[in-house]
Amino acid sequence: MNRKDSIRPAHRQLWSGLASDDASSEIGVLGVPFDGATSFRKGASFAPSKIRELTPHVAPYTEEGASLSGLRVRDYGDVFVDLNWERYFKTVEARARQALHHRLAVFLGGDHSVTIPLTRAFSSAVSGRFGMLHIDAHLDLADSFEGSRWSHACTQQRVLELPNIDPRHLAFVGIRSFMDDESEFLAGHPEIGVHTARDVYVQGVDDVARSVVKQLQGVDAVYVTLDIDALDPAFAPGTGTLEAGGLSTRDVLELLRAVFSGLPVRALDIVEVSPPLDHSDITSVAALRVIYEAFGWVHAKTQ
Ligand SMILES: [Mn+2]
Repeated sequence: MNRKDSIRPAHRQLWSGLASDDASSEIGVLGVPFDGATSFRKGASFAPSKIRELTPHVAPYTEEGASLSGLRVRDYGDVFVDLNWERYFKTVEARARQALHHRLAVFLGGDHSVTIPLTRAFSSAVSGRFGMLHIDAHLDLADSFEGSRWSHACTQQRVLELPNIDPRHLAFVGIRSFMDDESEFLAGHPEIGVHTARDVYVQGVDDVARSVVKQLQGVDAVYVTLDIDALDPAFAPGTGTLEAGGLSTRDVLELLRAVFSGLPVRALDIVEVSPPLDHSDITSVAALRVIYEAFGWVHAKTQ
């Protein structure tokens, strides 16, 4: 049937019709539906399926009207949850390597602990030194939390144990919550870039973005982790550990636009989206806009 004869728009498919089995696809997607590490309200395990479910309703265009036609998205599905946490993280690490073969890997959490095996995979997949941008209300710099070193509050301590990242190539944006051991750790590491949510409000997001790009300049690859609770609860109510006074969706889009333009971003994870805690899918829709803009930034560089 001629495409124009169909009442159903051509993009009403998974990933707006961009899904492809082609090994040379520009984008690799992997879902990690694990929320066993959340310390408060759960539900992030439902995020990958919810985000995919909404993709037929997103037009394959960027917010500025650039067509994504021709971009290919290879979706590797989800890493099914295993009750053995250690074994699960090993499986996540192995499966993440597939997605990392592509120009950009997009990982759908899950709670923030999934960034631990994902960055382990990233660390071994990239050659040379990597940098990390952590967009979050929280620092996740506890050495252990509630008896676990793999809690979602410990993510960045585990990242800093990887062999090819230096603390001077770690930047935080959106922070507005601190714990004692995190503050002490930061006091000993002034080279780590910390931009609070208030810094973004007072200085403007462009200034903060410039500072991040400058700090991470010179690394061979960059991993961006976006905890959706970096956004203000008004923009992302569906998450387990809400903090008032956060970033707008616009702030995050502008920050990432500058970071994708100025740095070699090879992986993006979006974590802590919790569909059961959401209203009208606001939070998933925010995550999807970030993902589709990232698609656009990659497409502009690769076509
Ligand atoms: Mn957080």
